Amino acid sequence: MNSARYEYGGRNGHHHEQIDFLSNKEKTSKKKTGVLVGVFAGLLVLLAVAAFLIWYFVFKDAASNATISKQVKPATLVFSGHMKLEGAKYDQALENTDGSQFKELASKLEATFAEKYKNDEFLGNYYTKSMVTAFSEGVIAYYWSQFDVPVNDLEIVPEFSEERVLEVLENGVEVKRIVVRAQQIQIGEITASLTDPRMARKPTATDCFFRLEAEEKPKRFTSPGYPALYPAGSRCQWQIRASVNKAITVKFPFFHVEDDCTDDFVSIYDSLSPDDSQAITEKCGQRPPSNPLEVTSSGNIMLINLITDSTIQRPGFEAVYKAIPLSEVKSCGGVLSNNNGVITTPLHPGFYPPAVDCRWTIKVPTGQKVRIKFTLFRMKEPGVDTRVCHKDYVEIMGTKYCGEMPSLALTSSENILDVMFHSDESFTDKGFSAEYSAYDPKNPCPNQFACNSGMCISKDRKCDGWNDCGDMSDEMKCKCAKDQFSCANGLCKPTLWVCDRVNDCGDWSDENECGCEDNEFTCGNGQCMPQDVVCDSKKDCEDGSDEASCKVSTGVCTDYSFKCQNKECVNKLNAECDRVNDCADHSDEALCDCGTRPYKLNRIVGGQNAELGEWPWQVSLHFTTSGHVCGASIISEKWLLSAAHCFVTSNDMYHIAASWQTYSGMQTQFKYDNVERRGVKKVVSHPDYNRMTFDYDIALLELSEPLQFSNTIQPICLPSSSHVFPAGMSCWVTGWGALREGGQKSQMLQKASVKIINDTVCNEVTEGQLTSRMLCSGFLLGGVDACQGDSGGPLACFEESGKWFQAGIVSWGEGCARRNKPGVYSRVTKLRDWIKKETGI
Ligand code: 4AZ
Repeated sequence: MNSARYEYGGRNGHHHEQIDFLSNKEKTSKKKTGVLVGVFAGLLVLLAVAAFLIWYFVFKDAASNATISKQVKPATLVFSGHMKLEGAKYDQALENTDGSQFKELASKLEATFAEKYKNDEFLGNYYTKSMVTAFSEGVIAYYWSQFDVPVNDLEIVPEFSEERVLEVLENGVEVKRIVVRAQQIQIGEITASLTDPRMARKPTATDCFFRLEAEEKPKRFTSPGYPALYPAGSRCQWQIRASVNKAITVKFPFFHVEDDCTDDFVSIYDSLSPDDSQAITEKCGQRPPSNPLEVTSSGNIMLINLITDSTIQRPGFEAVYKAIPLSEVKSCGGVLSNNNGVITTPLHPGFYPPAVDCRWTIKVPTGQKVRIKFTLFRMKEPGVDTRVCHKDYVEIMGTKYCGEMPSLALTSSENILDVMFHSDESFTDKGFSAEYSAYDPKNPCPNQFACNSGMCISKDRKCDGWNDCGDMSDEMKCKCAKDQFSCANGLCKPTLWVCDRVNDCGDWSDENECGCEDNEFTCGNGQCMPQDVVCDSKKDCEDGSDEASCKVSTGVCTDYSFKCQNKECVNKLNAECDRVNDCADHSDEALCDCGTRPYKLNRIVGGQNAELGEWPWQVSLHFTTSGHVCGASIISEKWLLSAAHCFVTSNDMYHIAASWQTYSGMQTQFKYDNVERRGVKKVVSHPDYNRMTFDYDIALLELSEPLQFSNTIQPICLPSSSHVFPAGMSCWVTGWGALREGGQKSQMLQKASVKIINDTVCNEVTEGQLTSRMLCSGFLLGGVDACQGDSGGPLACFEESGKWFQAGIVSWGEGCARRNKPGVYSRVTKLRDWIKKETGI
């Protein structure tokens, strides 16, 4: 963080140099014009008038449009939360925001906030205002604080953190007790969360701002305009209260908000502030009547927001709210002694409430065991690592489960099984529904197949190539079907996977004995072909390798020949930059200052964190104030290669070069030592990029200033269009993307070794979605893959020549690291000519 500020100082310094330079120039020109002024004055006036007229009628509109589209906006940051007021007595009059009691206490608190922020050397520079928006029993005050960061300071935005705001509010200047109406009040526990500024409303707001009282009798409210379309640009808020010892449930029998949550959404809080640490959920899209949204608070308050900014408008929602006894919300768990039954999270099928703990103890007769199968399991929360489950979870036999689990089934080790459920203060979900039953360990699955784990599955799911038991026990000792290959370890795998250079069996038996007969040619992807197909100027192997390794035969040019600058063709596998002059004009070895890493690396085996300088072509692309969004690779001092889908979105800001900052030489986000930051002068997305199919997912970024190459900043080699990356080749994908599907982005650059997958297999597993501009890389067994946030980054392959070549650009995939769903990359060789056309590289 410190270095970010130094960098900012450095930029200012540069700015001063420029001003000095301009004023010197001005002085010299003044001397000259002093002599010639009489002669040229008339001419100059004429020229100026003519230039003004031309500018006014021809360029003015174009110029002002250009400045508008390039404008970078100042940032507004809002933090919201609540605070406990120790020593204050609750009075219902505080709920009336027009009343003098509300106004008096609110303005005292707002003044205290202002004093604390203004005395802080960092926050004080940007502080604009604070508002107390409501009070509730406790006494809890709800507030938000606004900070405005001018365009020149935008890079400090990531330094604004909730911790920083809280530190100032908790420890800032010692504010004496506040005295209001003879009450001595002190601020106790405080929360602060970064909040979408669109949700910060004044307590006196009247437009689309509602205060509702929930009672046992259900009442209804709707979004503005419902059932007709809601207006664009709505900022609506519903504050719902109930009496003490009550909770509030809101059910949405109809819900249809625009699909893209960044523009239009409904967010619901277990608070009267739009405080993320107490968010119940945020939703957009359309919900079928069979799956209505139904949420419950943990106490007697709730806040609902509707934000609509998209040009697409929808009918919105209808909501039914009521008060229910708190005991109904908090009561769950117990001792269960039936031989079978169903347990669910509280208020199922609605969302479980925040802040509850339940414990079920399932007891079956001695000698029997308990089997539990979850038919629904959804505890998804933003920013949760599902290996740790530090927020909401189910705990069984010492293991915590969270996230979304399509098939969780467990068996007990004795006749008692404890199931614990915990939900914390923020984000709730549909929870779980689970069937449990007692079983006899001696005959666990009458008429079914018994997995080693004790679970039962239908007999016809045994030996179908899928791990239905979860422990592979249903796939062992199988007699394989006709279209299946029988692995040495007893597994059956589709024959299609044999000799694809991927270890599908797990013991390599599907990849052994893939050599060809003596009179056959082995293609790069393992296929066998008759010898006479080699160098017959026809592509016979799927990967073209039969035409790639021929002797230089001038005049024979195929798609798989390297084309020299002088139009000569070289029929040699991957002839470029291999340190051998194959072209008479040596053009195959020109422009080969790429693909090397200057640093000697101590490779940590098994580690996934990248080392400093290990991937010197990797770039982090930051979008306005959102931080890292996509990856890119350096291909020259001035050009980066990335994915079109990072720029071509429904939000126009992503198309605009000025919205982006590029960071080269970076290893850890927000650490700027030896990092080169560059703006973007031009974004060139492929004109044929298809947002539906992700075909032609490639973009070029021209930098505002050239990069200075260093030990940690280097370009990667671009393969010629004839370069072959054969199936089975190990390459590396790198990025700061999510560490797992739905997870958080990584702070440290990550690397993963992945294998190029045969195109036929890839097309099969992607259900025919592969085009010739795509390639697959990863593992069909899953487990290693690129993920969200890695997009645009390189798939780098090391060639025997000692150089790294970029085979792919991270593009898409169904989820991340799923079985049979490898990562899909843009195929650089197929897009090579377009890169050349746009950049000259
Ligand atoms: C993404 O959303 C994304 N597993 C990138 C790569 C993959 C999946 C998603 C490949 O940017």
